[in-house]
Amino acid sequence: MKGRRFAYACAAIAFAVLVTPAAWAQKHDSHMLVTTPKDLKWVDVPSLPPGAKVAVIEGPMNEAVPFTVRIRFPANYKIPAHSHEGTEHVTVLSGTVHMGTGDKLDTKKSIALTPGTISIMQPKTNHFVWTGEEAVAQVHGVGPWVVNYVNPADDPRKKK
Ligand SMILES: [Cu+2]
Repeated sequence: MKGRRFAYACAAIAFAVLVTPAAWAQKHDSHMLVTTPKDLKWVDVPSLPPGAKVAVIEGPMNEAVPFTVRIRFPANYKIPAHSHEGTEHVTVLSGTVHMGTGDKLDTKKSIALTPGTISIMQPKTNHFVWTGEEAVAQVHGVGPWVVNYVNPADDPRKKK
């Protein structure tokens, strides 16, 4: 019993050592995680066309845990038709994000999401995104998060 408890303690310490550099940028106790805009670390998003940046607030997205991220889209940006295995919740924070459902990106078949608007996209629903101006959206859901492009040739991970 003691051995097992020790093993748990070691695992906890190893975990803490692995995850703390990012986690300590945020303020937290065991029940509350507070992230201010200056805590956000913006990085490239391999699964999206070049130009978008993501900041992970809660995650990681590739594990079976709840995640919350911010995504910054540049002006005149397009994400071709794709779907996800889970429910996608998109809350627009700034700018306008245009979203539509369908197998092909069609700027005439989208809805303009302005700041404060939230879109909830059901799993395996083909949809697309485009912007005219720079925009920031917060996306939350439950991982592991995957992006499945309708046309595999649109997948930026396959273009490298
Ligand atoms: Cu999506």
